[in-house]
Amino acid sequence: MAQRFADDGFTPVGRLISTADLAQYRDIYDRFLSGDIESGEKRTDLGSHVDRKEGVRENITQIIWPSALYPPLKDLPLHEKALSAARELIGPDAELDFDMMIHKAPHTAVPTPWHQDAAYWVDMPDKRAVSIWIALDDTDLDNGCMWYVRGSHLEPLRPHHPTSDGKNIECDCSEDEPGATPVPVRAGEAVAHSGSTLHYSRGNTTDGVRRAYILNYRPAAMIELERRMGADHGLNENVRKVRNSDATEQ
Ligand SMILES: O=C(O)CCC(=O)C(=O)O
Repeated sequence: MAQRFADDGFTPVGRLISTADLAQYRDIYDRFLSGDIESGEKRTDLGSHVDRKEGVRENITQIIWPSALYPPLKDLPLHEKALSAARELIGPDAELDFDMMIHKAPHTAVPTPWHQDAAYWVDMPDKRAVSIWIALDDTDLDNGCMWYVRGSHLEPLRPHHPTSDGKNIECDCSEDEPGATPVPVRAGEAVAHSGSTLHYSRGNTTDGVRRAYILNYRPAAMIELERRMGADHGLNENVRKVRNSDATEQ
């Protein structure tokens, strides 16, 4: 798994939530979506660059820092398993940097823009970072499984620009890009990508929900450095723009 991650920039991780535990994770997730667990300004629309259809609250619901909003999440079995996968992939000094939920409601049909996560982040001297993307529903092409560009993490970051509404960022890429690969995973399974791997997902055109929970890891010393620089992935600050100088447009 570690070799594949190093070579390709992404790798399937296998099952991280047992079938028996899925119901509990889905229940917590749905309490966030219904507002029973409040998320306030930590809830945004990652697809807000597309006009919302009547009755649609968000095209793509993004809730950052669910574990800070609802700390019991951290004590459920997933976190320990994901941490050991992260350490296998980027090294024993990996710690949880931040987490988020990204949900695509039925028939919202809005793709997640192509991007590299590192473009959102302040530049780090040690660039090791891994996102573990855990599916709470079976995913496929039609409901928005993840796509990655194999080997893109080995090249310089692409220039990114704000999405048309200025709320998020994106870069030029498409499914025709050499190496672009869809990675469908089953509910409870995960796929990992590095901070500089190009990725996106299609919109959800099915009758079902597509719930993903994402845990992001980097070396403990880099998390400390980020925090000293005032960067906490939206815990207290709220910045969704290009921050990495390597990803700015010339
Ligand atoms: O779930 C998605 O559609 C996008 C996920 C993503 O961009 C990420 O995990 O960095």
